Order: sequence, then structure tokens, then C-alpha cells
Amino acid sequence: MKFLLPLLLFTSYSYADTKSNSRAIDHAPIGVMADHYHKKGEAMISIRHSHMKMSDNSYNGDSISTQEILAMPNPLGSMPANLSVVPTEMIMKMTMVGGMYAPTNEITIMAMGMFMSKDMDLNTYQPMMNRNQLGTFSTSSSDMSDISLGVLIKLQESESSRWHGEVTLQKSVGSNDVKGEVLTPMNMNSSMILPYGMQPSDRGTKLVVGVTNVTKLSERWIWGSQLRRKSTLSNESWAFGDHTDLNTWIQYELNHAVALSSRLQIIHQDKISGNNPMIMAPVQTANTENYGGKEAYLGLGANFLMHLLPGEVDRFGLEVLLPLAQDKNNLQMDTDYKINFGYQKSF
Ligand SMILES: [Cu+2]
Repeated sequence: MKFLLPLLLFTSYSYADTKSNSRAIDHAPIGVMADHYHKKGEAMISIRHSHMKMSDNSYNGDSISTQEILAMPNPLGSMPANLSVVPTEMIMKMTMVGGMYAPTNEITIMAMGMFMSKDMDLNTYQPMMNRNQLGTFSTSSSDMSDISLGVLIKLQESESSRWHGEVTLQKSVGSNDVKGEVLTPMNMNSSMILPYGMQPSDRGTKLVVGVTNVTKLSERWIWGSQLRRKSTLSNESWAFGDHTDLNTWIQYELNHAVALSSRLQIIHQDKISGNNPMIMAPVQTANTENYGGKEAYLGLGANFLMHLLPGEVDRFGLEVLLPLAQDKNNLQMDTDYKINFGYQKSF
């Protein structure tokens, strides 16, 4: 936390000369999507980045050893009879570029493009006998992931509380059949379609519906809540499961230019629907049952205002999320942390 102090002082100082009435606390923690609407005629651009790291594996929420994984049957075929490739680490990076514009006080239009990159390290083991490790390999993918167009509708606004709804249409546009070089249990390198979790997109069309409330608790404290559900309207051969996201956060206004936040995020996601018969390696990620589940995270973050570029004040947000509980379906990697940061500017 020590490194934050000079930053807080700097932002307080650099903000002191402004006459703008923007406040850092006006926006939710940076990882919360579609958290605010705009006044008539206002526009905003934003760029956000999120970084997630996963390692180790769990089965229905309980940690599981490599030996136990290797003893599990390969559900996608009899060759080999058991799982023989075990993921050890995964990094997922997402960059989102968005725009908002309010044609009226009641409606804000939102557009966003998302770019995704994924990297995974895996170990390959002998398929039978003493199951020695044959080697290690890495796979990666990166592509445009989704584009979305949405509308935020102001439902109610008073001095102490505001409510708005969201309806967004999201189209997954990236590829869903990225290939990678893998080390097979036969100790050969082979190029194959990577498992679902490594694909940048499922090429589905999704509907996002959400409702957000922000309540002023006192002069310096704010309590926000958001329920957001993403469901698949149509897809090609398979789709990531429908996703419900509940967020509730408390924000404290240190001064106009700095707001600190604490957030509880609860996620529920279904397993993958459909399948691609070409995805059939003896690895957990090739099985559509090994996706989705329940997760809870604690987020700690800060929003800053600074005058860097001409025009309206520059907004920055940083948030770190740590897992409180993970009950992912069947056999999956554990999430270690997520980091979100972003920049926003209004016009
Ligand atoms: Cu905005």
C-alpha cells in the first residue's frame, strides 16, 4: 500500500485547481461494467484491461493432485483410457475499448469491442504404466473476441439513489477453432484445435440484461449493487454457459479526486452447451462438463481523477480481485487473482 500514498497526494494536488464538478466516486470500481449513465449530449470513451491468472486444479471445489487427475477416465474416448495432459497455469488477458453517448437524459448508448489473449502451460504424461511425465508445452490464442451494442435506461434518480437498466446485444466475432501445437501422450508434437477454454470466442450471439442501483449512504460513502445476466440467443456448434453476475460494492470518497472501493462479486456460470467433436484431447479442458460453476471474489480498488490531457478530467481505475470461494463444476483450474485497470474520458 505504501506506493499508493504518493499517488494519492499527487492526484489530490493535481486536481486542486479544477472547477469541474466530476468526482472519482461517480463511477463504480473499474471492473464493474455498465455502472453509470450519462447526461444528455455527453460522450465518453474508455479503455480497460483485465488480467487473470489461474493455476492448480480442483474437482468440484476441492483441490486435486496431478496423480488423482491422471487416474480419472478420459470421457472423450478410450485412447488413452485416462486423462494424460494436465494444465498447470493459464493467463487470460482482455482489452476492452468502449464508447458511450447519451442522446437524451433517459438513454445512454454503449458500444464495445473486446480483444482476448490466452496462454496455457500443460504437462503431458505417459498414457499407461508408470505415467511418467513426457514433457511440457504451451498453447496460446489471441483474437478479437466480442463486439457489443447496448442501451442503458434511467429508471429512477433522486438526490440519494439512482437506478438504471441495461439491455445489450453481444456478438462473439473471434475464431472458435484456433489450432495449437501440442505434445500428445504418444510423445509426438501434433497440431490440433485447442480446447474450448483456449478459444477467443464461441461465435454466439448473447443478450445481456442488467439492473444497477447506486445509493448514497452519507456524504462520503456510497453503496452500489448490480445484477447482470448474459444468456446465449444463438450459437454455432457450442457456446460458453449463461452467466449471472452479482456485484455489490462500497465506495469511500477520500476527496473529489480519489475514491476507494471494496466489492463482493458472485458469479454463476453454466457449463458449455453443445460441442465440437474435433476437440477431443485427453485433457480436462476438452470436456464441456468441466466449465462453469460458482465463484465469489473480493475486490479492492481505487478510482482517480487527474488532469493529463486537454478537455475534461482524466479518469483512472485500478482494482484487484481475490477469490473468496470457488466451486467450479467438475475438474477445473483455480483462479489466483484478477486485475482490472482502465482509463475513461468524457466529452
Ligand atoms: Cu460513461
